Amino acid sequence: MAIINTQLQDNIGTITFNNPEHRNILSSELVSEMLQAIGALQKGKMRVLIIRALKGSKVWSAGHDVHELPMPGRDPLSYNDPLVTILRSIQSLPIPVIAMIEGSVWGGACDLALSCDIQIGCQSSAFCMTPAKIGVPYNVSGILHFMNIMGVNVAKEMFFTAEPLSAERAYHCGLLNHLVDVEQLEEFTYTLASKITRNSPLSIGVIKEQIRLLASAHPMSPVTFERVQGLRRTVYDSKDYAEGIQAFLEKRTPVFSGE
Ligand code: YXS
Repeated sequence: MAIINTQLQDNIGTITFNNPEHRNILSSELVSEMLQAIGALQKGKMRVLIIRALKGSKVWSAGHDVHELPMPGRDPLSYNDPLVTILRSIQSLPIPVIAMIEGSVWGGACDLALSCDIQIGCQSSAFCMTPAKIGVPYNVSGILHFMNIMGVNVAKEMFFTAEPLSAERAYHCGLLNHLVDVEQLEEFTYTLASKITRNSPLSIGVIKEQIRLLASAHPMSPVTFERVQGLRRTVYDSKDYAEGIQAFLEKRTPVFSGE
């Protein structure tokens, strides 16, 4: 059974997560299916892409597949990691991508939702950033992404507490463009997408790329980059990182030693 469903109608593409049993985790299999679907939809004159879960979902996506996180010694969010790959693909897609969010959003799935250009949620759209809960050193582009969208203070709170941000708080902090009643979510999203399809795709594509380039234009000296990589390595080499993964797999609360 396909773990995503794909549809193209009136220049609006839709990718629907269809792995509710495993809470739509962003496994390498799901990411591979998404990348293939995006390529196919682009050939069909798609002007807007909507990414969503099945109607009635309690979880939009539970984030990175923890079973696929590497054991200590390897960067869990390197450039070629499947999650990082799909984030780049969405951010550089020359058309608007709308995250239609019903259900809770966890870890890397928050970055996926925020990598989309517009986020439309409902009462169940909570967002939880989980690196500190699992002992993962989040990556530089991901952290910059959160800082740009919600500001430093809220980003710090999300990363430090690893607690869910409610839909109302998410809307208030700029993680959601719109917060609508769940019964109106689908119609509201597709109406907005339809408006976009009537505008110039060339102008929209260039404006999206200009914003991406400006938002990521943060000069970092080689020494600073190497310092960041060194700091991140102390985390993914740590006992805490191993404990975070082991605790998740054993379905127990992790006990972090700070080593
Ligand atoms: O035990 P079975 O085989 O039935 O599978 C269970 C879960 O193990 C599985 N599952 C996952 N498997 C791998 N990776 C995941 N992230 C993941 N999440 C869930 O799905 C089956 C049903 O899960 P269950 O029974 O817990 O469902 P629930 O409805 O009671 O609870 C739904 C959630 C989402 C609240 C719960 O599954 C949960 O807290 N999942 C973990 C969310 C999370 O911590 N995600 C972050 C992953 S790490 C990541 O994204 C980045 C590396 S980072 O941390 O840096 O942001």
